[in-house]
Amino acid sequence: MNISKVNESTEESKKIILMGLDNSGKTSIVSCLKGNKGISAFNNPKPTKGLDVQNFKVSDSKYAVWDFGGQKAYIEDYFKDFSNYSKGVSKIIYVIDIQDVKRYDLALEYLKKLINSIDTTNKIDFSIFLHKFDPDLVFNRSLSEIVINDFIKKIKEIIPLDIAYSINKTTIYAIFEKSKIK
Ligand SMILES: Nc1nc2c(ncn2[C@@H]2O[C@H](COP(=O)(O)OP(=O)(O)OP(=O)(O)O)[C@@H](O)[C@H]2O)c(=O)[nH]1
Ligand SMILES: [Mg+2]
Repeated sequence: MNISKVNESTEESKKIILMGLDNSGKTSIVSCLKGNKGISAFNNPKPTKGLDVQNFKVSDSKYAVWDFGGQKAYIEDYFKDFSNYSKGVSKIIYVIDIQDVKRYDLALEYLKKLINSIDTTNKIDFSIFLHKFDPDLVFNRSLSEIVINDFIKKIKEIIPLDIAYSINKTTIYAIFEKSKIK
């Protein structure tokens, strides 16, 4: 994809970057933001192949959401030229599947790469979504409050003090809800 062309055409839009491992729920979140909640909740979206840019309008505001497919094959490429990808960005959201405990370490690795690539000279709004925090989420031995709190501690250790950020619990199985835990 020709990135500069996309940047040009979305100049007046608020640019939002969504990153995170494959299957973490990024494309489903985009569908919810676009207002397609019913469809996204009951239709399994296909894995996103590389970068997918969605331009849409909500009320009077225009958005350009850059959804970075999280499959391993694509991730390295994003960081080869991240300054170009992140040009003009207003918000970066890093999405983690809170139910995928086995891949917490992998999610932290990807987060580290992202943090190292963010240009902190420009103020950006950075959020971490602990996603799939469904209303009926059942805790068990592998997914407990202790496990999650320990994971949140590790996330905080990765993010340098000069980056302002928030960590939120999110789910598509509720009217879109974002509750701050920090
Ligand atoms: N339980 C639960 N499942 C969700 C939620 N959001 C998305 N999913 C499911 O998670 C799976 C992956 O969702 P996608 O939106 O395709 O994930 P993605 O991050 O875009 O994946 P890639 O495109 O491969 O990077 C789908 O089966 C969704 O239905 C959620 O809040 N709770
Ligand atoms: Mg996707």
